[in-house]
Amino acid sequence: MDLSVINEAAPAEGGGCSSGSCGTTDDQMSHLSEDIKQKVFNHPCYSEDAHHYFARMHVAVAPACNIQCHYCNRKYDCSNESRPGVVSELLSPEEAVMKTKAVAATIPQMTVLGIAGPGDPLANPERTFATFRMLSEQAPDIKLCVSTNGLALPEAVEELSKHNIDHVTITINTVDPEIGAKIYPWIYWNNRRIHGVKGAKILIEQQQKGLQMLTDRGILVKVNSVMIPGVNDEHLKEVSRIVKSKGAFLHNVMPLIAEAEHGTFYGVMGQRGPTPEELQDLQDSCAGDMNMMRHCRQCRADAVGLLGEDRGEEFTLDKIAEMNIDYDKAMKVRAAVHQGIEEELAEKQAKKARLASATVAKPADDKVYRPVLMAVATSGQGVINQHFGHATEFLIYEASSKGVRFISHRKVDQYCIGNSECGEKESALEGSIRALQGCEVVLCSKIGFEPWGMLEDAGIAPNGEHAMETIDDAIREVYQEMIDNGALEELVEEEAATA
Ligand code: CLF
Ligand code: SF4
Repeated sequence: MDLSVINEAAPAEGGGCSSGSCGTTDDQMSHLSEDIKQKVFNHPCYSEDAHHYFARMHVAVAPACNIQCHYCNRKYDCSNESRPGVVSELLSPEEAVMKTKAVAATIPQMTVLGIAGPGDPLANPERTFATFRMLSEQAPDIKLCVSTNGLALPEAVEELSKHNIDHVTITINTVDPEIGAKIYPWIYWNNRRIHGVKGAKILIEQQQKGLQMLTDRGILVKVNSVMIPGVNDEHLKEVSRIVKSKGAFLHNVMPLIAEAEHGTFYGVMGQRGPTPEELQDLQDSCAGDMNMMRHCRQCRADAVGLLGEDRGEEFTLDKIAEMNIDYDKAMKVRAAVHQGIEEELAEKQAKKARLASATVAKPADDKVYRPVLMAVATSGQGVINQHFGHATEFLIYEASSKGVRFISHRKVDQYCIGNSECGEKESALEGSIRALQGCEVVLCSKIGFEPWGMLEDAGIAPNGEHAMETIDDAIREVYQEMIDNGALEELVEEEAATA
């Protein structure tokens, strides 16, 4: 079987993402209208491909919130898009604009400015809209993005359209008030606190109304849902179906993170989060109806950089004050960098199209082999370019006879930093290897002798032969080698039908 053909040519399943993957891939992009392509091609959250190249930043300008979620402790950032237990430094709108311009001038790949907390951006309309207003005037090449719990959304839609905000995330955990009452103890509505089912019902109605109003105006909506086992896990399939029917572009099912030390209701009550397998199963079952995002990193409300990296420390207010920013000059550099990335992405897409048409002339045989999980160490640009010991996370891909699809990312502790000798912090290395459980191959640019041996002992094949190669191509090649070497069993007919 020639996988270089069949993997690239795999058709979309169930009308969802062509790779069964996350965000919008190159293949999906080709079917979108020009208008939508322009909106997503450089948004790292709305396009899985873009997240290897383009960066986002958040400014923490919105402290207040109008609801209470059982997974949130108000001492910290809004957990609807942030990891719980993280605190961001609050900025004034003016400081936020200054910071955004400093980041834009330093990281030309930064294309999107999001407001995602620390509370709910639309519960702080003056601060949120003042920031957007100044930025659309002073940095018009930056896309504006906002994330909300949805309670104040319908009343804000008009204002959002005025500021050219093309991307809105609504966190929708349920469409059933009974389930809602188990997630939201209260909402603050018309100057009153409303508890239980009654409050949840209002929140759900506002979310659904706001979603419809946004999609009617052509604004792209991503829906975030927090997966809470035993509370809304099964129900989220219904949520996915409904939000898609109302025109949501993307569904991001995120795992509940509940730790007692965060002081949240769920944390203290011992509510567990989903296992990676449970999360993947739910994402897969929603994927028939919806484009699923799987590359979310649950960023901080002041995150800066590529998804998965945090360069916030480089842009504290005192450091920004010392910078000499010529934004007009920076705009030119940004335009050139964006042009280069666009060309690279277009080339990638053209290559896929060429391989797809090759399938017609050269049909693959009908053998189907079992899928394999592979972990990749990368610091961006869609290539294998990171030392195993420097990786703080690995991207997990599944290679199968259907193609290469992104599954998730797994965070690990760094065990090899600076000049410290590899293997020095052995328990952290063991932790990394544990995090790669289920993977059969790890692809990285380099790897030390000791981790090499430990990975092999754990049944994971280290591979440093594809340094600086495109991730998809390298995975495809390694999978093909596994087939050629007889390392993979051929699936029998019934298994192949469901693989
Ligand atoms: Fe920020 Fe959110 Fe806009 Fe992205 S994040 S406001 S849509 S620019 Fe992205 Fe971060 Fe996940 Fe959010 S990875 S937490 S989905
Ligand atoms: Fe916390 Fe965000 Fe929920 Fe408000 S909407 S309670 S800030 S998680």
